Amino acid sequence: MNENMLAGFRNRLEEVASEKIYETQCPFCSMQCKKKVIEERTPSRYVYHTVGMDNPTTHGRLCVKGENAYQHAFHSERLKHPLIKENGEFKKATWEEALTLIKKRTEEIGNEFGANAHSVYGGGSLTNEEAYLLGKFARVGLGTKYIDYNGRFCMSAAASASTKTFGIDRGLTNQLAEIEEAKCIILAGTNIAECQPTFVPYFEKAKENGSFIIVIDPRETETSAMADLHLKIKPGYDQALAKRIASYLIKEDLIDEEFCRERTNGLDELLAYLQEEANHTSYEEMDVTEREVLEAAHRFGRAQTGMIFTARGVEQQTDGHESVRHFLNLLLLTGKIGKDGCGYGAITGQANGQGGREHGQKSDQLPGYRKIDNKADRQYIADVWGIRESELPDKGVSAHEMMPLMETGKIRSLFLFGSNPLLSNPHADRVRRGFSELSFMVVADMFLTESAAYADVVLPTTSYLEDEGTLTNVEGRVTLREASKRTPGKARHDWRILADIAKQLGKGEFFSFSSAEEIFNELRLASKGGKADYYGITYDRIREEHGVFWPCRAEGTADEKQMFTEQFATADGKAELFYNPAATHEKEETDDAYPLYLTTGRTMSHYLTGEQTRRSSRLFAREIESTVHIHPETAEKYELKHGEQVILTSARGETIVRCTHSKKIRQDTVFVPMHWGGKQNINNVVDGTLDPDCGMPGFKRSAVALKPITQKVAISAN
Ligand SMILES: Nc1nc2c(c(=O)[nH]1)N[C@H]1C(S)=C(S)[C@@H](COP(=O)(O)OP(=O)(O)OC[C@H]3O[C@@H](n4cnc5c(=O)[nH]c(N)nc54)[C@H](O)[C@@H]3O)O[C@H]1N2
Ligand SMILES: Nc1nc2c(c(=O)[nH]1)N[C@H]1C(S)=C(S)[C@@H](COP(=O)(O)OP(=O)(O)OC[C@H]3O[C@@H](n4cnc5c(=O)[nH]c(N)nc54)[C@H](O)[C@@H]3O)O[C@H]1N2
Ligand code: SF4
Ligand SMILES: [Mo]
Repeated sequence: MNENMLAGFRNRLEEVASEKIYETQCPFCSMQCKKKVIEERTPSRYVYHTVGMDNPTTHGRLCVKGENAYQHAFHSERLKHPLIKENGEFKKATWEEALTLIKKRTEEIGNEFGANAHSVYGGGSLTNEEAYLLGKFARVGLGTKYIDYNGRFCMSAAASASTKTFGIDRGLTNQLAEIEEAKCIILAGTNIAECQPTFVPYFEKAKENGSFIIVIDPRETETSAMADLHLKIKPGYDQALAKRIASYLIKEDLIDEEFCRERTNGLDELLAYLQEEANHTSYEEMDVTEREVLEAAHRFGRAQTGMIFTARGVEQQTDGHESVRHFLNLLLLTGKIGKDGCGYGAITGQANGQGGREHGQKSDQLPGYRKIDNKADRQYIADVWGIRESELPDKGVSAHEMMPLMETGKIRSLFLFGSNPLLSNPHADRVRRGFSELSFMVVADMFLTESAAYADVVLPTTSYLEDEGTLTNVEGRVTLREASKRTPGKARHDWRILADIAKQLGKGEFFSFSSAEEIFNELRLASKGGKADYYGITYDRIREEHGVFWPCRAEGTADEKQMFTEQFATADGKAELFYNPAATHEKEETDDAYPLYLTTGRTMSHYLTGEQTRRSSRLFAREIESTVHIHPETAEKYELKHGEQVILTSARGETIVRCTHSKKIRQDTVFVPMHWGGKQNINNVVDGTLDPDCGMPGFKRSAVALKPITQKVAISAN
């Protein structure tokens, strides 16, 4: 062996000796793909590889975001110590200093204005344990009724619709494996190919088995490329379309009346309602043809098995709740639920969008989907928490409704964990005004975000490589993310931060946990007997069974993979068909000043407000700024050149984006992604009207105008 060979051999030995493997789950979407991040230490630097790991949901698949998610976790901008703002500038602080300040200001505000002057805002990236603890922190630690979370903007319409129709809200009523048995599939307002890419093979398999796929979307997408029928609907007309399909099912005798009579309530009322032509929107208005609607009804009605999936295209509307309910009518009318290859899926968005909406981050909710205004539910949780029922606060308001309360001084402090509201709320200016008026704001994040810039104290939290806990995936399967990496600098887990603050406030006894598993065991008890019952789920069981579906009521019982085989979760066991005599939910309409519809959403390479993916050099390189997708003929009309910057305005404000001509979008509609901040924040222009049934904003339809800009504007990496 010569010198060189020896050196090479030694180097390799060194490399192998210093390899570290972190087994984890992707921090981004609800697929929760399992993966290993392999860290190799070479003599000169660290090298990382990501490898997908087998699991029952995604079978080792990863998308480009999952492959590169380690980059933000190792990014130099990760917060490694607390920050305190002094004279408008953040200064490095110790935990003791930060916690002492939090105690002082929280007590001052509480003493002067009462406990309800505090507010808490959470997110669907938090683990179940942390989401649970955040709810407990608001109610027991601070004693405030004001807590809500970013899931309001995500799952609230589908969640409230499922709860009303089926009596329970688990995103998918079946496990994904059943999709291949569905002979007709409706994908309404979902772009799975870009948003849950590792989900796609299930539909490909269904297609191989002869399934007919119907996509409803105003744009041609990678998802609509799978479709046998694409209804390129005008934004906001899903409810009208679903009603039209329902009335064809009835006219063509394609309904399963026996199923409806046995297992649902409200058939006669719905039939009478749909018969009235006055309740229908014209085909011209929806901009789909009668032939297309008829074909959709025939295909779905005649298929032996079928499933419907909705996502934000249908749900993020000011009538999102009602629109979803009309799609659920289609399933019930045709009896396509509670049996193999039949069912509904509200495609959950965030990593823990499902679990995050079950255990008490919502203003009207206690753990296990218990209701905060139900006396028995309150008593049960008060007993688990060791407080008096009367000490539990009442119901607060939804996420965006907190903003005006901040502006008017009703809410004076905010604890923000795991969200970036300045970019993700509609009508961003309202958020700016609200945050500016706060007397005290604490943010826990991995990065100094645009929202965190308003904070008085910023606390460094841990990432998915460091923080252990359970997350409930798109299927309703509770998974365990076992994190093994050491925390960077002085960062602490969210659950520990909450416990530390509670201790300062004299509430330490209620938060004396030493591990995520201990919190989970309390969550199990708190959820016991509730709709989202996790009592039968333990860390060991999740390890052994590779995830456990809820509801799971006892350790010995099987979990529920397919729901509603015998009955629904309503009081009388029947599902509720829905009709709305007066559809009055206002949607923003175009006019001379704002002649185009704006719809917003996602692109493949970035995730939500981009705080994480913009810090991944590989993902950032794929898309370095925001763009508006516009039909070339529309662009010509407004003199908007491909590749140039344009100004997009609405009654709320303006934003600057680069113009991309695309024939894939309707001529009356433009599309802009939500991943960018600063001057490119699309929520500067989006309307803030909320769905009165669930608090969901109409992210998918605003009225806007576009014009070229004569002077080039520097867009920062935001
Ligand atoms: N790459 C990527 N993946 C993600 C995310 C991400 O940020 N980036 N976020 C995750 C999260 S939190 C979520 S909630 C999900 C969201 O997942 P999706 O809901 O699938 O994503 P969106 O792009 O918001 O919207 C879906 C589609 O709705 C269409 N649409 C717009 N208006 C209408 C309408 O009026 N009617 C109908 N029928 N369709 C309409 C859009 O053209 C778009 O193709 O994705 C998750 N996955
Ligand atoms: N116009 C428009 N707006 C939208 C949408 C749309 O389609 N159009 N979609 C809406 C939807 S569906 C969603 S889900 C929201 C999402 O909106 P946000 O909640 O604002 O989105 P994120 O970018 O996920 O923000 C999460 C923040 O939490 C941090 N974070 C990540 N993990 C953790 C953790 O474990 N602990 C803590 N403390 N922090 C963490 C990240 O660094 C990031 O700064 O946006 C909504 N806004
Ligand atoms: S973003 Fe979603 S689909 Fe992609 S790897 Fe992560 S969890 Fe899987
Ligand atoms: Mo979402």
